[in-house]
Amino acid sequence: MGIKTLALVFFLAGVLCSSLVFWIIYTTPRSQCQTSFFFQNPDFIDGPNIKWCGSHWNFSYPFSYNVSMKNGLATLFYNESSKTGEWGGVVFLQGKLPHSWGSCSRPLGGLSKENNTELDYIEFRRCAPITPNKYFLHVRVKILARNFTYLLEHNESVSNVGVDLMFGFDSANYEDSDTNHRVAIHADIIFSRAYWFDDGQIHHNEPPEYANSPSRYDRDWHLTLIVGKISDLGTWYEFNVDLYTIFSQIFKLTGTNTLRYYGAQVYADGTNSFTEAVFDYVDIILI
Ligand SMILES: [Ca+2]
Repeated sequence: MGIKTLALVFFLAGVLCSSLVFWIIYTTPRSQCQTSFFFQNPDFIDGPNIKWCGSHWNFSYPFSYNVSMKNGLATLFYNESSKTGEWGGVVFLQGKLPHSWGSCSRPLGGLSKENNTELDYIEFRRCAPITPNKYFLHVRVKILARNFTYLLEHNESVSNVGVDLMFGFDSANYEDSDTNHRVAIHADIIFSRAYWFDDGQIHHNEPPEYANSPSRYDRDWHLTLIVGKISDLGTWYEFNVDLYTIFSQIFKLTGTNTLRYYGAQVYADGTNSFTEAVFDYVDIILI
């Protein structure tokens, strides 16, 4: 074999190899390499205050609440009865709140439920979307009690039960303690939103409903993503929420390009109302 033939063989082999590498890189679905977030103690077996920390927030008085975790159940109760139209809520937190407001445990990140580790955050990019019908928020919840405490004229009394997924975005500094700065996205995935007007009749929002609902308490994004409806008290409801839809809505409503998942709050909140909700699990399914 002459030098020229040998050179040609090497040249063709080189072309073939680079084409193969190019083909592999550009035909492999990017979502296969997407790190997913998972929850620690999704069944609420250990606790409270080990992997999920119970707390409350309120901008009104009087306000009472109770959080408990036992026998694999997380129970959240609040009573907001200030007659001022201000809000309050009760939460189980896992991960980090924005504005350096505190943290509890850390999120898990990895390629599967069996292969993951504790991370500060898990990143998602608009240009590499996750696959539909693959990655789900899996929740079982019941509402034991809820009603209005006071009917404000020309105003709603409201009761929400949901899971708030918290994200940093783009170049914003999630730790920034200045609430005049927009540094976070709260994606409130709501399994039930009930409200009352002057006549005291209960109404329920019908899913799906996706909106940006600015808060009067900070400048961060607050998205209302209503995915369910719970009309019967004392009955278990199970939800499988496709996170592909959730991420699509977050990117669409906020116009951001990069999301960093920092943590979640399992919560009940409202104004001029009380609610008692029990969560059996808040889990992730990755198919
Ligand atoms: Ca459980």
